[in-house]
Amino acid sequence: QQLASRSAGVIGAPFSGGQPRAGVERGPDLIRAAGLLQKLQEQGCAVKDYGNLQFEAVLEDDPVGGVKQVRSVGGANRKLSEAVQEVKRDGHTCVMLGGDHSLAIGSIHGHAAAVGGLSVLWVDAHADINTPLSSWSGNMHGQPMSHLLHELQDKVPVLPSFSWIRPCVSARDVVYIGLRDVDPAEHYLLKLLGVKVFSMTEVDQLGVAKVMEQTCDYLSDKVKKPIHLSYDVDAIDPSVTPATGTPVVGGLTYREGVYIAEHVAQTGLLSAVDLVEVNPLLGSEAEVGSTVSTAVQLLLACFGRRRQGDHPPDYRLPEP
Ligand code: EXY
Ligand code: MN
Ligand code: MN
Ligand code: MN
Repeated sequence: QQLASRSAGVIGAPFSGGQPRAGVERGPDLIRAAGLLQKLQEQGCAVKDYGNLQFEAVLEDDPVGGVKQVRSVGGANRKLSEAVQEVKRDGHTCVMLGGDHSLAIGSIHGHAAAVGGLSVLWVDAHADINTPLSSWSGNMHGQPMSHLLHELQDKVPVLPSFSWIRPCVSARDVVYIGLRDVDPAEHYLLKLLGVKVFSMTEVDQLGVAKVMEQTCDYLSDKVKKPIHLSYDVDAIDPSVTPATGTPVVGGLTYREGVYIAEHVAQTGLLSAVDLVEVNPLLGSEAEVGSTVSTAVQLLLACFGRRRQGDHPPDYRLPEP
């Protein structure tokens, strides 16, 4: 895959309404301040910055059957979906900087609206597939997949500000990597739908190289669909990415996390990527720094950065 043929369209989504901890809305600015856009350009990737979305505050947003901030989440995702559609129509690989993981609703919806059928690679400690009715926490960042999957629509009530959403992903087109904190209802749904899952147990058993080989074989079995990579920074072990709202011990190493992104880049099918759940208000300066720089490295790997190094085709060695 030619690096230079890639271009990134970057959207910041400073939104935290899918979960209760303040700070995750600062993710996009921190990831930008760590130099993501410049570093992408330095590695030969064209970049268009679409800026940060501005989300209107919803004043009356009472819980709906225990689910919190439903209208805020619905409205923010509607706006995000439209922004992602613009980025895709402009011909870029879309980069959505979160914000919490409820934003995958709008990101994946917009991506599918623009390009049609997708494969979804969900890298996360969590399955984020609770329905509004099965969720024990009421947090929408634990639910995005249930709103997107065709197969679950008879299990998901229509929520206020959610009527615009059309399910757009089939369970057979989804692969999970990194799971280690799955609710009973989520486990039931994953089994019911026969979703392909590489939990941390399979990562331990097979190693990350086999996991990625099997992931790509599985996803490109029939037709090669554009890939939507939804990367939750809590997939990585909290020793590396502690500044996140729902850390879970026993995660992917930095190297495994980067390998996943490198491998996806090499398929040439990466069409959109979410990087979510970086919360700079959780943890020390060093912990935030480690989390943010890991997020940046994951995204650089998505756009072809190789650890072996690289050089432009026209590189000339200085002559004495
Ligand atoms: N399964 C739990 C819930 O539904 O509340 C935890 C979800 C955490 C979601 C994080 C972002 O990936
Ligand atoms: Mn445009
Ligand atoms: Mn998540
Ligand atoms: Mn997670």
